Amino acid sequence: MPNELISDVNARRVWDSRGNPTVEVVVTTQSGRVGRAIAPAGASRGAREAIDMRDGGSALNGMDVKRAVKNVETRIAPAIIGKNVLNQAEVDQAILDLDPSKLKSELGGNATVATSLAVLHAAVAAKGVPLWRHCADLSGNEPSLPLPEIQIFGGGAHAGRRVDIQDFMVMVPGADTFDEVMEVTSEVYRAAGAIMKQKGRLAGVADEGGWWPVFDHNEEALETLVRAIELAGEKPGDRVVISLDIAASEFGSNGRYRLALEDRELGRDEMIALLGRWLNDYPILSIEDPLAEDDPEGMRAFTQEFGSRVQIIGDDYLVTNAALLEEAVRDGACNAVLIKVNQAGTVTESMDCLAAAKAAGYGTIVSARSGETEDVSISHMSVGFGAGQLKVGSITRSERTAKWNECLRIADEMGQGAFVKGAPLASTVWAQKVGEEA
Ligand code: 2PG
Ligand code: MG
Repeated sequence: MPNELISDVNARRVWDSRGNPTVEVVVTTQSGRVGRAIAPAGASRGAREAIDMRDGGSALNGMDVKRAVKNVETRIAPAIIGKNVLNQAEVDQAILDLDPSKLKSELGGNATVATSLAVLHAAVAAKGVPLWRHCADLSGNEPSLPLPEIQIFGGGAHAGRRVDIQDFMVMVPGADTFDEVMEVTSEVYRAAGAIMKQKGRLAGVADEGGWWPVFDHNEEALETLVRAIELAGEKPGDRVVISLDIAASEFGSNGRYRLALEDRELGRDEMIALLGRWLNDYPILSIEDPLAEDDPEGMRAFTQEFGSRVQIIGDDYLVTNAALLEEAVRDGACNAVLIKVNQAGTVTESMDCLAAAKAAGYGTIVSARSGETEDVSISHMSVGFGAGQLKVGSITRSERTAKWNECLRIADEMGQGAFVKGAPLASTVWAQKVGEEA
């Protein structure tokens, strides 16, 4: 494949699902192949993730990205023009060499991630294969269709902190196909909306399209979710299970956790006890960031107590960083990691974290951000990386359904057999559940 060298790198300002500006990059090769990608944006961000460059000031609430766009065109472009798009690692390294700051604060994580992803797309155009296939080639993993985690109620930073807990989601590990997951989840989502309407508490949707959480206490969301699963004709914990993102760094620090909705503050041990009771009382098979990013002691204790029966995902806690992942493995903290390309800032660094997680036997979940666009790169990554799981938000709003619908197209390309029932949770959790029932 000759002449797959980068000839042009252009950037523009586009808009995300919260109406905020974000960065789009277009990479063109000498033979005229084009790759294009857009940076997503988080709201509940880890302290150690790559920092988006925002312009500050009063316009657009300080969120403008003109400096990041300029950085792509004046600083990144000269460093990567002439490089081969098929060599993702080399291009990403050239970007990293430009920004010695640990968190990409000089170029902006939004500038680096959009460029890195655009290079990935240009390589796909050059190879003439689907993106998921290229991701499998790059990572050396067997492609597979992911098990979705889909939001029913949104909370925390995605819903004006109306409740403290951020994501109340369902997974359908008992489904035979990706299509079946979507159908079952749609029924649960609809049922949850019907319950809220009947209670006079339907108040629109949160940032990721989950129902806006008008509840009097956090656990009421769990109770309602169980009722919704039942109303959808399912037995909770059978084919459908619950997944939570506590996003505890948003309301906890220094081992103290403040549940504003309930006007109480919990110590580390009380927080662990509360979550432990939820794990006993509800069919929860996955829990993300149960303790805060500055609470390794809590995360270790939680993993020790519950890690053999529930998936414990580090998001803010691990920020898609291979070194932090390896430290967590040594520490016995978490047993799974969220993979968000813009937390790392480049495709290569995200793949490094994924590889470290797989080597340690940790679960891997490719994830969207709460601020998203029509970009569907992560659907292909979850497949090509053989990640096993994909988290995108709810089953509504086009920036979310774009990702799920892309997976359905890939399912048709790959054949439904590429979805392996329950497999992503097989490490211990799903196997144990099925074992208990047998
Ligand atoms: C998370 C994500 C997605 P944000 O915490 O997992 O739900 O949220 O993009 O705001 O960090
Ligand atoms: Mg999270």
